[in-house]
Amino acid sequence: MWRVHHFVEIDSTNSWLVNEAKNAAPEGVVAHADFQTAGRGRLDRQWESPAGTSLLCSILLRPPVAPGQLQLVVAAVALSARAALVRLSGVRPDLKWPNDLIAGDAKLAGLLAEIVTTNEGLAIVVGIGVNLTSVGPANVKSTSVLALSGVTISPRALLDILLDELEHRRAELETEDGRRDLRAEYERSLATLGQLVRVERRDDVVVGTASRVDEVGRLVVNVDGTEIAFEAADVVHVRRHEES
Ligand code: BT5
Repeated sequence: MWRVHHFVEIDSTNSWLVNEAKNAAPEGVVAHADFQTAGRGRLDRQWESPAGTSLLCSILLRPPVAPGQLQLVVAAVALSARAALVRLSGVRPDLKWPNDLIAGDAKLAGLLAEIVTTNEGLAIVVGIGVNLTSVGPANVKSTSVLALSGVTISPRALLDILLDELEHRRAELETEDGRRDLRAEYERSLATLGQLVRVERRDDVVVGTASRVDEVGRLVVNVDGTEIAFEAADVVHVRRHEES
């Protein structure tokens, strides 16, 4: 089901694949790069990684889900990456809402999902960057598979196992029962739930206990007895709140 295009260097695998999706590329097209000159994070942030030291890829999916279920599609890719890392290195990262793989407080991987409306229907491009032998910029608390386990995984080996893992999770997106199972796996893997968190939006900061993720992927936080649901698109940062 997958067709991988490899690039030695590209601006951003997400940008390339979004463009392909607009030009009617079918589900299963994958962009894989050794190096990105303009790797993107959420909210115009940058993703930085030296050549050949991380998995940098984007996957085009056309699942039968409503735009509100985007978070579940991101979860399918994040969970597949996590399962692939377990198989190849023994490292078992947690998921952090909305789009990270973490070990403790350190970021191991980030995901960026973009929705493209096309004549062929809704396309979703999910990009992921996973630090394998290098960490992120100095001002960020980040880690790598090598630092965590001493194991060196090649980017292509991780991509192949990730895509293998994604096959059954993609199938789960087809049915109500499958989506329920996927949601359950997502909730079990989310370190964010149960934590006291600080949710930073553009104009305010809210502190409360993350209690669940709702049907449309919003993080529900209990703030002094009131539940507030946060959209991933509105959230600048979610941080663990240190009680003092
Ligand atoms: C993300 O955004 O975490 C999504 C990153 C997605 C990157 C992949 S690589 C393949 C595909 N093509 C692309 O162009 N993008 C995707 P966000 O949550 O906004 O986090 C971005 C922040 O993470 C930055 O502002 C830095 O603080 C930090 N960061 C940058 N590079 C990092 C790295 N290698 N490791 C850990 N943190 C990093």
